Amino acid sequence: MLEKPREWLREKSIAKRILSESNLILEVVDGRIPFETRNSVVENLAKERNKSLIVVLNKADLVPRDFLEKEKSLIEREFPVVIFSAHKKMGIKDLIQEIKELANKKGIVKIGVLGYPNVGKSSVINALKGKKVATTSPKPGMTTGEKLIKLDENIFLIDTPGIITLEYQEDLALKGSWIPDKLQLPVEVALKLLEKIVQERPEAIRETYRIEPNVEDPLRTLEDIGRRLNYKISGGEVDLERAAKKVLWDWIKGFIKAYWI
Ligand SMILES: Nc1nc2c(ncn2[C@@H]2O[C@H](COP(=O)(O)OP(=O)(O)OP(=O)(O)O)[C@@H](O)[C@H]2O)c(=O)[nH]1
Ligand SMILES: [Mg+2]
Repeated sequence: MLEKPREWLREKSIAKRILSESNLILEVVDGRIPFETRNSVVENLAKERNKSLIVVLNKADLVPRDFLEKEKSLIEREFPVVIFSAHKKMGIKDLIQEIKELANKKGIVKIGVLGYPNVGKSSVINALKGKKVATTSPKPGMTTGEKLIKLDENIFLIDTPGIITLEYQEDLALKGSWIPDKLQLPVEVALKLLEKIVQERPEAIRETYRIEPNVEDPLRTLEDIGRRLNYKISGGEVDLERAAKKVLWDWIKGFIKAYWI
């Protein structure tokens, strides 16, 4: 089901407003799927308005270092990049240094923290601040309003709700940016995700569910996962919908160790 255009316009207007209020933008992306979670609306607006933007490759704890270095070198052609893990407190010094280099040092510096829902915007702010000042949750859409957080005497961060563009719920769910329980067709989305994971890193399926992924048929893989988890409906058949939601939640929560460019 397509996002309502009116909703999209509202999101775009949030991005525009934050951009005009800020001297610098932190675009937080999910380091597992950086190119899918880079937000073209945010990046294009920043370019149009000549605002400095730093790409924060968050969730670096979920991906190998060589993969991070590769994605960093690709994105660096356009924007400065910092490898970061809010969970492991990795990259904090580098990010503060980048901020200080790029921010207009005269007076107050306001930094807009933007990105898709659930990429870890609020967690990045908490890591920079060194304590929990912004609410976080595995549930996409946690942050609803904007919140100004003081980092030091001159630097302020603005936590924001996730910025989405005109996209299908299904595509947002693959990015971890849509609540699986709110999907109309969770099985279809889980099949798409499994297909991608099996193509990119099949061992992630073995590691998470202890089953052999079926390279030809994601439905067989989903059935085997459901069977392994003992998700049954009356008559003994596999409860595919429940299995699909479980897979999507496991993906959101970082339990499935897959990643791709
Ligand atoms: N593994 C891992 N998980 C992270 C990291 N940063 C955030 N998360 C998790 O990702 C989920 C979303 O984090 P939030 O900080 O709430 O993300 P957000 O972008 O503010 O989300 P919204 O407010 O919903 O747009 C939570 O379950 C976090 O624990 C990280 O560095 N590593
Ligand atoms: Mg948030």
